[in-house]
Amino acid sequence: MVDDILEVAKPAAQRLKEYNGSIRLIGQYDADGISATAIAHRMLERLDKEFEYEIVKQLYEEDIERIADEDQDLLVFVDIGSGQSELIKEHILETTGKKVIISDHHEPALESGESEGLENLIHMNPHYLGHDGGEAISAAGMTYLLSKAVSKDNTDLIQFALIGATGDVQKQEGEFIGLNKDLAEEAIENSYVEKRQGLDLYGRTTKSLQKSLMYTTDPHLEGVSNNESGAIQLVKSSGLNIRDNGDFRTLADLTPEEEKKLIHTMIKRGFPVQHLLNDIYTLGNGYEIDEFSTIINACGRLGEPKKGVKILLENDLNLAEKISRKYGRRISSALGYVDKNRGNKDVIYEKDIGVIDGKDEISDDFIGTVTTITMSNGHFDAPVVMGIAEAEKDKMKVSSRATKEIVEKGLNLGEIIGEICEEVNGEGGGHNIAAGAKIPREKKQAFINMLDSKIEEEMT
Ligand SMILES: [Mn+2]
Repeated sequence: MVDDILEVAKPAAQRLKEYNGSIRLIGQYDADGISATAIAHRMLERLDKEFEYEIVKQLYEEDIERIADEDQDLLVFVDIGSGQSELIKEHILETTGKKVIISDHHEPALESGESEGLENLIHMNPHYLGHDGGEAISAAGMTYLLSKAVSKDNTDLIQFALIGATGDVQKQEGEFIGLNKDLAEEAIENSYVEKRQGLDLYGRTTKSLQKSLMYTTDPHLEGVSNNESGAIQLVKSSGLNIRDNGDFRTLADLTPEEEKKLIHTMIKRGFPVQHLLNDIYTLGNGYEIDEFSTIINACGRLGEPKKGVKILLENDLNLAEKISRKYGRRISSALGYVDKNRGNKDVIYEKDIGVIDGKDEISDDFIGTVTTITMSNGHFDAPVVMGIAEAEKDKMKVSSRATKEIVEKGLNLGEIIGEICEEVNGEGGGHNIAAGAKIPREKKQAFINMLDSKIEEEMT
């Protein structure tokens, strides 16, 4: 139940309402952080507060020192701050008279008891209440509940809470769980989102039907995957029109009956359709939630996170499409680098794992996507692929993916990456099938070697 979060949101709501000075809002740059920022932004607007906001990729000690020197006396951190709460305590709470509200879901650095001793801090975090911040609720969800504690007028912001949770990959097999499930039910009940079963294909609302089908490679659809004319054939043989008024139709354009026809044809062809059926959440603006969340996330990756806030607050769909195209071009050019260097053993090589060295050509914001796509399009034979790219502050960003087959045999990539990080003085971890890390630049080769030999061990 979300009631315990609403309860701890009350003092934060009270503080916001009573405070008359200017406020600084600080959010994190991914889809969840941008969504949480948009919620807080609208909430403060509606309270008629004076505020400024910024969106950061990371919150380093020097950022906290800088924020401590800013004019505002009330700081609101969303989707960031829990992990840095020790530093916030040291540089802000113990040394300035500023008040701080943190609305986050990351593992808190401060034990709850330590937070209690700091009267200027209100720290909202699901971990303190026994909820798993990894999958039960996102920062957008936490901030939504804060906005709801401020005023019932803010209940329209619930869509953003679900966009944030989706961006943080909190849905499990297409379904919201934990506190997110309560939020999803509330959103459906109040008609802010619609939910139905359907084909969960990439590009449901933005790509032509044949493209959505041909891009489906997991599971492999014989004669359709990577085969546009085969995909068109499948649509036609289902008795569906490929165009409507001259424009290609998307999966979202089909009526439920038409979608059933398509599913039926796919079943007749022997395709494992059950793996493609999922709950589809459609937002009020017509976008499928995963797709929209990807666009909001893309704003951060492209270094334009405030555009994500604008898209959400103004429902600026033109801007959303513009960002989507720009992001697509950036991904294509990063994939072009992989293609161009096929055969350049200095950049792309394969031992027990496949390695993509992004050098200074793939940014750390794109290496994860490139690794995922390279893994799924069969570029490597290896059971694990890792990409590595330069990040800020003499760090390297590592992104790694494992095949389903090796995970089913018991491999846990997140654990392995976590172990290696301890040895190379890095930070990282993740899930059994996907994990990431930040490591010191000089440990690059050591990291690759260690991952390679650990995977070799697993394979034998
Ligand atoms: Mn988050």
